[in-house]
Amino acid sequence: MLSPSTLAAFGFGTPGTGPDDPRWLRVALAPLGEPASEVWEVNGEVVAGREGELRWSRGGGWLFAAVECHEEDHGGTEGAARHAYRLLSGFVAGAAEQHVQRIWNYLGAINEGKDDDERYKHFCTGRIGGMGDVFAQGFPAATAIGHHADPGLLQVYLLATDRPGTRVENPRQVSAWRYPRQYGRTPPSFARATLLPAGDALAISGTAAVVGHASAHAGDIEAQLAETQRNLDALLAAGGLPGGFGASAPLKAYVRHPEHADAVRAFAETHFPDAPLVLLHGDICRAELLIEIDGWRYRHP
Ligand code: 3EB
Repeated sequence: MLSPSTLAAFGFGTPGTGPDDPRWLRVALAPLGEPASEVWEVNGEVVAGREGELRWSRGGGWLFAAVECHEEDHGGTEGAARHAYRLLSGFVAGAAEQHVQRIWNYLGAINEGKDDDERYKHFCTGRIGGMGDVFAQGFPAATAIGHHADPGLLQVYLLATDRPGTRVENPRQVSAWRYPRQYGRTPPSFARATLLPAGDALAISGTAAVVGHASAHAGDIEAQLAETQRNLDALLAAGGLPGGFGASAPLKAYVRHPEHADAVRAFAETHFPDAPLVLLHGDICRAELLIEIDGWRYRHP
């Protein structure tokens, strides 16, 4: 049972089926370690519903919306992404909460296919095709990760607000939508972070060892972790938040190879021991990247 003030709740490898509630989403990523869950609480009464493949909840100026669909029903990766984003952008366009701050994308076999035919690149093309006017004001912060469940399953969920937030880019990185042609026909459409409307929290996109537009330290988990941390620190500075990731910075680490879980845990223990951290088995959208970290940084504990 979810509480009346819960906007959304997520299970990562949690046992059982979970509550039959539109606010509950079982995420198709396996935890590396204990089952984990995430709960979004808001000030205010939450109402929720379903419209076909889309479910939503809203309360206190916040909106959660999620779509799960299958590539087989939409002619492949690109069609499924376009479909999911059309449903979401169409729904948000008619909502009071029209400012999409944060979005998560989980698809199967993300690195399958060569060059322009890599599935992630087809996803990027479908995503921009379905984004519509809602996203014209600026892209949300995002995560796009490969899961190891049913390869045709696409999960997309978002957090939107009734007031605009502020997009934050990373001065160490080329903005994703300006990536050069070598990364695909359609550059990825996301911001590096968004500062929520009240200015009290930074929503941090999936952050990896990308410097400029290039992947750094191919094959080296330790060096990629250190580079990722430099990017995370740079984002905090760019967003005007105090430095460091402590108890008020819940993070998720997406780990390509489960055998790197210990190295990731050890790094976190050394560099941000107080940050609540969930490790998930997921593929990063560039095959040479081994680790990606996303999460939240609240201004005050
Ligand atoms: C990068 O920096 C790594 O396509 O939505 C990170 C976060 C990445 C979000 C997305 C991709 C996305 O380019 C990949």
